[in-house]
Formats: sequence, C-alpha cells, structure tokens
Amino acid sequence: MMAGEISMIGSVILALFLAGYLGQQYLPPPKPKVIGMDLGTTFCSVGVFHPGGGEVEVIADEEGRKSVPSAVSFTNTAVLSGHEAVDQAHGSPQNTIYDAKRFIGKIFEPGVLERESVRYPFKIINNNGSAEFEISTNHTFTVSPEFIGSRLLLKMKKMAELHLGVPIHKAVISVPAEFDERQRNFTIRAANLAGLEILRVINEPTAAAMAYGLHKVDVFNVLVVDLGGGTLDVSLLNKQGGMFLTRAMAGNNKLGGQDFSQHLLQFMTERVTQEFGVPPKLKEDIHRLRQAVEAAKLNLTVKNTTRINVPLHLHLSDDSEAPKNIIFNTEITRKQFEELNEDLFHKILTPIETVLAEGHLDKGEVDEIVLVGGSTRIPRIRKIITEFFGKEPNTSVDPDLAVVIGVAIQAGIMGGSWPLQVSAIEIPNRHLRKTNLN
Ligand SMILES: *[C@@H]1O[C@H](CO)[C@@H](O)[C@H](O)[C@H]1NC(C)=O
Ligand SMILES: *[C@@H]1O[C@H](CO)[C@@H](O)[C@H](O)[C@H]1NC(C)=O
Ligand SMILES: *[C@@H]1O[C@H](CO)[C@@H](O)[C@H](O)[C@H]1NC(C)=O
Ligand SMILES: *[C@@H]1O[C@H](CO)[C@@H](O)[C@H](O)[C@H]1NC(C)=O
Ligand SMILES: *[C@@H]1O[C@H](CO)[C@@H](O)[C@H](O)[C@H]1NC(C)=O
Ligand SMILES: CC(=O)N[C@H]1CO[C@H](CO)[C@@H](O)[C@@H]1O
Repeated sequence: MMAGEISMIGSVILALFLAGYLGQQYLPPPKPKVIGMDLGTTFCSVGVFHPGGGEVEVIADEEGRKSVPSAVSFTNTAVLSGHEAVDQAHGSPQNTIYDAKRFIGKIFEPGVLERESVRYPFKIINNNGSAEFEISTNHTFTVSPEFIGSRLLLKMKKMAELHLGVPIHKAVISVPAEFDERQRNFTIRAANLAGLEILRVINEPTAAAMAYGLHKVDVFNVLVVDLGGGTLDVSLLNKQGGMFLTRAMAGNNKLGGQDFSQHLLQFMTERVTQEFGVPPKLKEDIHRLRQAVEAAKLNLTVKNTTRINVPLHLHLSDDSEAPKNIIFNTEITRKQFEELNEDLFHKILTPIETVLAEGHLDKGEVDEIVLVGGSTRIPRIRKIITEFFGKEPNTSVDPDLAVVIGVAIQAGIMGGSWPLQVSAIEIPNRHLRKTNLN
C-alpha cells in the first residue's frame, strides 16, 4: 500500500471519527428510558440517570416537590394519589389509605391484622391472611395493597413522562432488604398494574450505598442506618468483587420521627396547661399544635432555638362556656428537644450492635456509615452515631432521596448507560432474616 493511500484512509477515519464525535456533541443527549422508583411507606420518589451529563435527577411534580406522600384516596368520582390524597384525607379519613407497603405481599398470622387494623382510620379486611382495604363511597368495595402501590407508581410514571417528554415502560424499583420473594413479587405486580416492566428489584440499603458512589470505591463493610417516621432499619453490607451482599439486618419497627414529635407534643401540652391552667382539648387545636411541633422539630435540626406560635381555643373556666381564643407562643431549644428524647435516641445503637455481632464484625472494621431517612437529620442522632464509631457518617446526600438516587443509578446501568462490568450490583439475600428489637 502506498504511503499516500494510508494517509488518505487515515484522513477518512479521522473525518468519520470527527463526524461521530461532533454528532455526539451537537445531537441532543439520549433520553433516559428506564426510571428508578422508591415506593416508600410514607413517601415515594422517582429518578432518572442522564447518560449525557452522567448525573441523577430526582423528578419533581408541577409544584417542585420531589417526595410524593404514599397515600391514595377514593371519592365517589375519583381515585386521588399523593398530595391530592392527603388534602382529601381530612374530610374522608376512612377512604384514604396509607402505609400500604406494610401489607403488600404479606401473609399474616390469625389475629395480627385485626390488631393492626385498630391503628388506622380505614378498615382492613383479612382475606385468608392477606390484607385488603375496604372503601365505602357511594358503594362498598375492597382494594389490595398492590393496587394502592400501583396508583402511586402510576403517578410517578406520569411525573417522569411529563418531565422527560417520552413514554416510559421500564423501571428499577427498591424494596426493604427484609422483603421475601412474595413481597418482592407483589411489588412487581403493583408496577405491572401501572404499566411498567420491572428490570430489577434492588434492596434499599444497597441503593443508599450506591447514592454515595460506594459501588465505585474501595470499601468492604458498609453500615446503613435508615431512620424514618415510624421505623428504624439497620443493615450491614459487604462488598465482594464489586457486588453488595447483605450480611445482617436488624431494626425497631416502633421507633422513628413520630415518637420524637410525640414527646415534644406532650411537653408543649404541659406548657399550655402550666400557662393557662387547662390543656388543649379541641381536635383542631391538637391538630394545629401537632403541626407546629412538627415544624419546630425540623427547624431544630438547623437552629439552636425556635418558636411555636399557635392560636388555641381553651375552656378557661367552665366547659359549658364558649372557648376563649388565646395565642400560645413559646420558645423551644434544641437542648430541650434532645433531653426529651435522649432515651429514644440511644435506642438506635441496639440494632447497630446486633448487626455487628451477627456479622462478626468489630465497629472499627466498618468502612463507611450511610444515613437514610429524614430523622437522621437530627444533629444529636448523628453525634451518637459518630461517637459510637469514632468517625463521621456519610451525610452529603439528602437522606430522604438517597434511596431513589441509588435506584436511578441502577436504572441507568440497566438502561445501558454504564459499562457492563458494573451491571450486577447485588447478590440476593435469600436466607437472611431481620432481627426485630422493639
Ligand atoms: C356515585 O356518586 C357519583 C357522584 O356523587 C355519581 O356520579 C355516580 O353515578 C354514583 N355511582 C353510583 C354507583 O351510585
Ligand atoms: C388460604 O391460604 C392458604 C395458605 O396460605 C391456602 O393453602 C388456601 O388455599 C387459601 N384458601 C383460599 C380459600 O384461598
Ligand atoms: C415469584 O415470582 C416468580 C416469577 O414469576 C415465581 O417463579 C415464584 O414462584 C414467585 N414466588 C412467590 C413466593 O410468589
Ligand atoms: C448552637 O449552640 C452550640 C453550642 O451550644 C454552638 O456551638 C453553636 O454555635 C450554636 N449555633 C447557632 C447557629 O447558634
Ligand atoms: C423555621 O424555619 C423556617 C426557615 O428557616 C422559617 O421560615 C420559619 O419561620 C421557622 N419556624 C419557626 C417556628 O421558627
Ligand atoms: C464523611 C465521610 O465519611 N465521607 C465519605 C462519604 O463517601 C465517600 C465515598 O463516595 C468518601 O470518599 C467520603 O470520605
């Protein structure tokens, strides 16, 4: 071959290369085809991995909200999901279903569902061990937990389609590590009912670890602490050849943000009584005080002191008289909030010690600690964990979005946006059981 021909072929190759390169630069980046979904007990979210920029985006609704309440409400004419269901809940609590994830795909021992049912304003029916919810609009019917799940997943699918401008048919979804095969199957069924094919189901703690990029770095032992509104879940993950394996799980399904709020609410009720001689009794007053306490709890995660300022209607002298309108205005410090909950905060260490013992691991051998769930924003909780391990937990990712961010990364992998070698990210934990420490 002549030198000129070689150089000509070289030029052609270079030109083709440049055309491809420039094409890539100037064509719009491909749209994500697979979405990542976190169907949580109290909130759910949806995210995508953008192959162009290599970043994860958690999709917001029209009002900029990235977390959708896991509630579905039935009226005579409509089925409402998320925020619309919550808005409706006040008027029709018996037809507004929440916490459905606690029932999905689960077979209950006789009597358990009946006891659970008392905690909810809606009616739970025992159908041969499975939970169903009874709805009474202008007719009476039952719906399954997976149907409730499907309405929430459908809402998030639509949010993603609206945002991306393309139809979506495929998703990756996360489930609690403790879910057995049946619970996983029913979660998939919920997605299928929403018109989604599930390419992979991944464990929530693994997703959270991925949100921190721990699948890409050299770590062996990762401890994930997930403290939500009502439950604490601790998982010990082990990375083996690039894949995560769950080594131990423990938790407390009666410990969470609601309990800390409840202590603060009791404290505030006592203050009202001290100041005015009577506690708040009206339902709306207690509701308003509860909302104010919830806001104060949030503010105390970033500030040392905050104020509560709520109008109340108290029967100051005699129940037969009309209630008097007063303003309850008081200051609460972070220190007071911590003192009220110090005993509860320390209970977090119990399942941590359990997973370390079950995983035969010393706390010094934990490489990274990952925090998930809104309640891990509480500075005192972070401090207790830091003191226990003698090192800082990883907190740079929003604890409410860590799971969905990880699931979206996995969705990006399944959508072909990542090199093949990182496509199998998790070893299933078939025979592992969670230790409950209530
Ligand atoms: C239920 O009520 C809605 C409006 O309130 C009405 O349109 C609908 O026909 C009713 N359905 C039945 C079965 O009565
Ligand atoms: C009830 O459940 C049991 C096991 O969970 C099953 O063997 C049985 O067939 C079920 N009965 C009905 C009527 O579905
Ligand atoms: C879950 O689904 C798979 C695939 O459809 C099926 O083979 C398996 O038997 C199911 N397991 C349970 C416990 O329902
Ligand atoms: C809150 O209080 C701590 C010690 O009590 C102090 O170190 C910190 O600077 C205070 N922060 C603010 C924002 O006032
Ligand atoms: C809580 O913080 C927000 C934003 O920092 C502020 O707007 C709000 O007034 C605070 N509420 C209280 C009760 O301090
Ligand atoms: C404070 C802390 O532990 N940060 C770690 C969080 O996770 C990344 C890995 O993505 C580590 O590099 C940080 O050191």
